[in-house]
Amino acid sequence: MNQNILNSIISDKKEGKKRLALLLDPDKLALKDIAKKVDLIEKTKADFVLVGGSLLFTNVMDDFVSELKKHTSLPIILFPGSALQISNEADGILFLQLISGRNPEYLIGNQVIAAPLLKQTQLEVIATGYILIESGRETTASYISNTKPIPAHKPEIAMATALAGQYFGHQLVYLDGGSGALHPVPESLIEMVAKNVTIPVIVGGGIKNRFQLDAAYEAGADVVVIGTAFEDESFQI
Ligand code: 1GP
Repeated sequence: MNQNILNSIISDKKEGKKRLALLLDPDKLALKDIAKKVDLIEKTKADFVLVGGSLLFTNVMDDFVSELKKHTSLPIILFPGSALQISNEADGILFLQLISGRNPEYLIGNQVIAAPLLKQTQLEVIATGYILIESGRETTASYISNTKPIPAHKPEIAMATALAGQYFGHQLVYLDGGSGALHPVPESLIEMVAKNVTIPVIVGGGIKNRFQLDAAYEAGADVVVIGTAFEDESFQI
């Protein structure tokens, strides 16, 4: 299995280069509008496109990703809410383990269902410790996963969780306030995690403007993910 995506994130981290990923939800973007959206993606100077969602109502993953591929050469990475969101058309997948929660289905159950399906694909599988952080209101991710996010004012719990993930062999850690979060992940929390793990740190959820993006980078995020604010076109670089 190639490790191109992960290796590029790791080498950029070493050089202190920050990366931007835009998250597209196939429920919210019609196939016919993808080409137009890709223009914006290129203008935003994104490095990756993530595709997925905690709960999808449409079953168009293959068509969605192949349409994207027609218009962009950026790496397409799946960010799946379940094993139903696997598509061999993409380049890689964040193989998520929801380590902030205590729900066995999201710690190992869904992963067992997904593993043999992933073996039949060419996808770069990236082991990711996925950590939900409380962000001002309940998010779809915490409701659907039936897990409690880590309190935003408890950076030490997030740090211990991320470190446990790293010792388990996770290749990335993703701190997520959840889609449409009221407040982004606090800088103090990002900083404590980033200072204590050696793996790259992804941060997302509720980032609405350049100021919040830069604050996340400054605090130690290696990759920042923007979904909602890019989708509604309120975010401009
Ligand atoms: C959600 O981190 C992503 O899992 C992006 O969140 O939609 O709030 O940007 P937003």
